[in-house]
Amino acid sequence: MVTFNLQVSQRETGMPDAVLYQFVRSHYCEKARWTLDYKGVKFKVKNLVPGPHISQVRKIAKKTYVPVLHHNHQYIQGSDRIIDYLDELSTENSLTPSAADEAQQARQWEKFAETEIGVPLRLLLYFYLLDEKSKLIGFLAKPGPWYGALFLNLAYKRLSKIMRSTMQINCENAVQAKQQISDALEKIATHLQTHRFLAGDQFSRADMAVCSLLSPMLWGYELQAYGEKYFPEALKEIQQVYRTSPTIQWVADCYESYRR
Ligand SMILES: N[C@@H](CCC(=O)N[C@@H](CS)C(=O)NCC(=O)O)C(=O)O
Repeated sequence: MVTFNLQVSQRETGMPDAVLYQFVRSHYCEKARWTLDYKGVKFKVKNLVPGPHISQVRKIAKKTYVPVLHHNHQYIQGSDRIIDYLDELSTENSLTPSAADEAQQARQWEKFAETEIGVPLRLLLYFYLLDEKSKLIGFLAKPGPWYGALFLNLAYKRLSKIMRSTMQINCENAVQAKQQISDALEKIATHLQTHRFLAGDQFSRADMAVCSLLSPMLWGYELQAYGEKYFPEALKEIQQVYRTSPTIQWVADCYESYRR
């Protein structure tokens, strides 16, 4: 079992220290953490709480989402841009294939991972989790700043309304999200029948994007996820539906082999 340390990386390198602004259980932030570990960048995390994060992130970046990396006096927002930035900084353990056509394929898979896995999986998770107030609060705020649970307790009604509306969470979209994820897993499995990796013949940003955005499927199984007590019962049901897919087995293999 790979130990899934949500908090801190232990990697040491000659590169200057970095800080990753994150939501602790966001799969996009897992993509950024994996990138930093893979590139050998030592970093600290700053865990943010949804809601108060808006004013904090606006001070350092254009949009309000995380992950945001602070490195060398710069702020880089978004997991894809963090990969671009670190690959430009150092060609060691490059995640972007050097051949132009493979780099393009990798970026296409990365985009596919975001729209066909990252977004629907998040929608599905919150579709269930928003109804479980105490688990939701732990899931979003622990570990995190002292005021996280306090804030979320007070803001629960308003925040869940905002989350439902911004992510368009409703029954119809939850059904559609399940289908989208199934289709994506099938498409990837078909590709993997004849290829070891998604783009080119090496592990790349394409594989890392798909694997990290599917990482919640491994929580409590191959990945010893921190804070399982905050996971909704429904997560287990979602996992049961998809875990038999060969794509998930491949994700587990990639974690075993490439999650440095
Ligand atoms: N394309 C971005 C997506 C990141 C994203 O959607 N982050 C979510 C958390 S899963 C977020 O920060 N949402 C809050 C907001 O947008 O204010 C990436 O790859 O990093």
